[in-house]
Parts: sequence; C-alpha cells; structure tokens
Amino acid sequence: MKTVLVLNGPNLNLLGTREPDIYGRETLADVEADCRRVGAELKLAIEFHQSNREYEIIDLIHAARERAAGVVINPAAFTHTSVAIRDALAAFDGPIIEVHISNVHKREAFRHHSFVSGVATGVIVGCGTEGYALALRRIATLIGEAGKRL
Ligand code: CA2
Repeated sequence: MKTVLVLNGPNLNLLGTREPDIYGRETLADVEADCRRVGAELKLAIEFHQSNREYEIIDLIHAARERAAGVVINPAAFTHTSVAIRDALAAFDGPIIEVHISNVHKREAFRHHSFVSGVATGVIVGCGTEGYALALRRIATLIGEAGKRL
C-alpha cells in the first residue's frame, strides 16, 4: 500500500475552536478521521501530522522522500513566509497538493502570495476542510497514472 503524508502547519491544532466563519467547525481530529476514511477507500496509507515548528515540517518532508508517494500540505501561515519549506518540497519527487481551507484570495493581501504553489502539483483553496479529501483523490489519480507508465 502506498503512503501519503498529510502535513499541517502552525495553529491548525486550534481548528474548530475559533473563527468558525473562516475555517468551519471541524477540528483537526475530524480532518484526520476524514483523511483516514478517504485513504482507506483509495487504498492509501495516511501519515497525518501537525506542527507549529518550521524545522519539524521540513524534517517530515525530507523523511517523506523515502516513505511517501505523495504529499498533501496545508502550510498555514508558513505558506506566505517560508522559502525553506518550498525548498524541502522541491526535493520531493512525487505529487504535492497544497490545501487552504479558506479562500486566501478573498482575504488580506499578505495571504495572496504562496511560496509553496510554485513547487506544488496542484492547489485547492477555499473548499473548507473537504479540500483535504479532494487533495487525496487527486494524489490517488496521479499515483495511479504514474504506476501505469512504469
Ligand atoms: O485557509 C487556510 O487553510 C490557511 O492555510 C490557514 C492559516 C492561514 O494563515 C493561511 O493564510 C490560510 C491559519 C491556520 C490557523 O488556523 C486556525 C483555525 C482556528 C483558530 C485559529 C487558527
């Protein structure tokens, strides 16, 4: 079974506790359960992590080079600041889908730029927490297509 790494950046541990008008009412535990349910349906093993520390996210991306066929990442605020996370993702060979729960383009100007999008295979924005399931389905398609070419 292939593994997909689902990575969440800073403050996403607070999901469902504040700002429900922007981020909805699901907690990160609910998102993890959704990802595991969809992963089982797609026959993908899910590794799910959240970290408030940039270096931990970078280390997890490095480890994914050996362990994962794809990466789903919501880098949260690091989206708009981190060249280091972008560089780590650029060294990952499989598909990468960047997810944002909110529509960052409807929000403050500083959220309109992503350092990550330029190295992502695809970007899902403003689809709520459902974006994670959409991202996993896209990764499954891309991994399946790559498998057929081998
Ligand atoms: O829309 C998204 O998914 C974001 O990546 C979320 C980040 C934000 O900095 C990005 O611009 C867009 C913020 C994550 C913090 O989430 C919280 C959720 C509830 C309560 C407090 C923080």
